[in-house]
Amino acid sequence: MREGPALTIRRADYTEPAYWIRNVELTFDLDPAKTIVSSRLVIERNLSLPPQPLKLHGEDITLLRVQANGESVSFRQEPGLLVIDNPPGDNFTLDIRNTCCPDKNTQLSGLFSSDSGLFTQCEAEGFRRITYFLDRPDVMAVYTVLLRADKKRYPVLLSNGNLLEEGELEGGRHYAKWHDPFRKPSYLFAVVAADLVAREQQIRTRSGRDHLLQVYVRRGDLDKTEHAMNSLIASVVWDEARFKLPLDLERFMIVAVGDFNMGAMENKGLNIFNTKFVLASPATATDVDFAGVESVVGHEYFHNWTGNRITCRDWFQLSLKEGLTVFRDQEFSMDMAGGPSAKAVKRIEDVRGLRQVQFPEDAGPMAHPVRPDEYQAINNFYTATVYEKGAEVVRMMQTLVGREGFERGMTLYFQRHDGFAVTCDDFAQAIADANPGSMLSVRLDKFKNWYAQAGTPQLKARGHYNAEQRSYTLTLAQTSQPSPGQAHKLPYVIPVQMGLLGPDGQALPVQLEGEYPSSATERVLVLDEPSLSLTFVNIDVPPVPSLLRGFSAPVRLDDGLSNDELLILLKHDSDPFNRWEAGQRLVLSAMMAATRSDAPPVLDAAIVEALRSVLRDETLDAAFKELVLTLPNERYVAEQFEVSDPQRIHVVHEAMRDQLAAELHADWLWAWDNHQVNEGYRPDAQQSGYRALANRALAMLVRHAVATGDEVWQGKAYGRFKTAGNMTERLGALQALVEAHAALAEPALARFYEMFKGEALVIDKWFALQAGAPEPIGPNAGRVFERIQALMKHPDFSLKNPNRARSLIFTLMSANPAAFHRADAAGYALWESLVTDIDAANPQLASRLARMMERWRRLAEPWQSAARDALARVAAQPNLSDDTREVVSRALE
Ligand code: 0A1
Ligand code: ZN
Repeated sequence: MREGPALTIRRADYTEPAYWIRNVELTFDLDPAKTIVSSRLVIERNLSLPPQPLKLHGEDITLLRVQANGESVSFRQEPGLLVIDNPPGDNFTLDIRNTCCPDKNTQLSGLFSSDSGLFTQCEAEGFRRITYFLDRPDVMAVYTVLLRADKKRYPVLLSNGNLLEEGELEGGRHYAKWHDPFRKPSYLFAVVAADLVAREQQIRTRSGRDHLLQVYVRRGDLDKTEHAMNSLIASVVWDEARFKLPLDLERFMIVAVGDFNMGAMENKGLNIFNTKFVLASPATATDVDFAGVESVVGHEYFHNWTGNRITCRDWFQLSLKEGLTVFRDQEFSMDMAGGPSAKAVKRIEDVRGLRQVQFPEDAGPMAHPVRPDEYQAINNFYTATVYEKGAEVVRMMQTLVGREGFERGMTLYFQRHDGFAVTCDDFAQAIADANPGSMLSVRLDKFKNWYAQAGTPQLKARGHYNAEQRSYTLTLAQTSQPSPGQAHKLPYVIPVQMGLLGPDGQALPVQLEGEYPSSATERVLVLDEPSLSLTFVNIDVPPVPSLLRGFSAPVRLDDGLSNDELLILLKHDSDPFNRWEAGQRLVLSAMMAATRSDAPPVLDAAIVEALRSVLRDETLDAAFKELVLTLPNERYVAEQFEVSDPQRIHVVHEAMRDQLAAELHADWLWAWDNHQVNEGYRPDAQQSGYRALANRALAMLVRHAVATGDEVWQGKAYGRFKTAGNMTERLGALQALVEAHAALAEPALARFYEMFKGEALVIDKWFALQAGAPEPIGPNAGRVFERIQALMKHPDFSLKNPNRARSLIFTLMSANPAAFHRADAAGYALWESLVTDIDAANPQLASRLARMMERWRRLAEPWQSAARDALARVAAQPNLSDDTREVVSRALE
């Protein structure tokens, strides 16, 4: 940990490095207690800058020796740095020897131990925890790596690139030598020394080149790697077909590790993954897990071009690779899902995620632009804004230039920048330059406000129908709220995909005044000023506008539509996203109204009927129905209020679920009966849609059964739980019992534990399920929280393993507001002690946990004061990491 107050790093302060490192030779004598690292660096002074000392980064490592050009050289150590004041000339080699301790590395950044071996994580600044280096992404070098380790304990020795040589050494040790021909920044370096086995596949790509694909896992896990391998092959094929980007490596490796802070890491040719995103078998993983594996395998693979071949000049440009790569993985998953309806389901899921996580972030104390201007701890900026909003910014570019135009832009981007470390400006410029005359190129400066400004803009839309003129005038206006450090906002370029519906749901023409008539019923309007009025002609009936189709821009839309108009959209919109959205808005406004009043919460009959027709509609896909019939979650509802009462929201949410369980009882029976999958398991869109809807139906049937004292459906759910042929159905049945607090939940939970006690990822689900269970309303309120406290003492629980910590603690604090926000503040006391404990071992994990409280100002009393006090107590601790300190101090500002 660094000493003294945290430094603020500013984008405006960027300067080129004073030295370049062109070539790196590393030798590792691997040992979990003490690894010796010998490094030979070929260094060149950057002649465009005045001569200055060479300052190499280093953190938590011990220096043994430094030599320049084979001779001793004078050096000094500053906190976090090794300084050589007088290097011998403009070109020289530096030999460094140092040690590091993988066993003591609880942060999981740098070289760390996990049960199957030794692994590295270098993004963003982990390489300096391995050896001294210019640990910044614009310093790119060619690496050769020699690994030496005990052969029995670490039979597999991997690094980036190609294996040059391997062999035996004395004393039971062996070695492997790797060479990566591609220049890369240090954050893409990786080493694995472990006891693993691999699933292998040879492939020949379109260009006729042969490649070896490997997925490395622990011995017992090989049967869970087929889906990851298939996803990898599909990713290779997709990137070649869609963007003409081929696999450039002879060998592409994926390695799974059980202790990992994030999802996965795109190290060149040697991706390291959290086991959660590699291992999947029908018996142990749900459909959602299968989809997660596909999307993360795709994401890391796509980074090979967007991130590795072209990387970031500095960490403020993180979205250059992350926003673009999330966009690419989302497009990939959509294409894999199949037809338009399955694509829409994926889009709805992505937007739901964006609005549940990124919108609150953008309205809170950690709000920052997609390209931030400053940070204290870079690890805090791996955010939904940089990733998911960044992806929306890329998607808007595609909307503005068209799909082909975007592909042309990508081609130009690679022509210009392949092999270099560049900026978000360079990317936007390439897409614009490949599309001269497009709205993106004409309005590029204004478009780039999406990169520069934090906060979610508000889009207000109002329409006026003129029966005499048969015209409809639509006025669009944008406004933006101040965010930390940005009091005044400039307008954005907002693409608004839209159509108009008649009262019977028919699609109306979208011909603007002065245009030739056309048969088009959908178009993209572009709002690039504070406001804009447009008049549509040849409109025979007062239309209902369907705006922001497919969520064409990451804004909050206020279109002033009445419930009747929303019901028309829910029934008839040709855009599935807006159909879903209309349903959600109807329910959300009912939930908000009920939250504000003391009256018993009920959904209007018209809404329930509309939901029933969606459920029964034979033309709609099961997955889509499931999304429409899922109420907005409690956290999302809370975010819509200036100040919210989490307990009242919970009461409303539960009451409305009860109401749907009761009033749609016959429909849930029908849905259950008609959505059984009676063929072999496939995690595809169709089957998983069926299972999702059947699980939702079962949950509603069990809920109703518990409410009415009927034992049949509880028994049926238990039966399904016992005999299910796959994890999606088994977990669905278990969840139905647990969430309804059915008596059979206890034996089912015990049985589930016994069945899966050796399977870490399944036991994570067991913890998460209990942590996410809704608190009972009434005398038993608080039971769920008490249970979570008891589970923290379970022998399988540990704060050291990030997946396990997330399963219990993060689920409580992020997904179970009513259990967490207790009037007695016990939830906050738990948060305080956990943030403190975890921070001492793993600051990245702790600061993510710390963020669970950043929306405290939005809480009503007594929660607000109690939350502030807990934050203040954490902020007062002297030894906090930079990561956690930045979060709590910004929250309190
Ligand atoms: N680049 C990875 C995410 C990642 C970031 C940081 C990590 O450790 C601090 C690990 C992974 C991705 O986008 O997948
Ligand atoms: Zn990424």
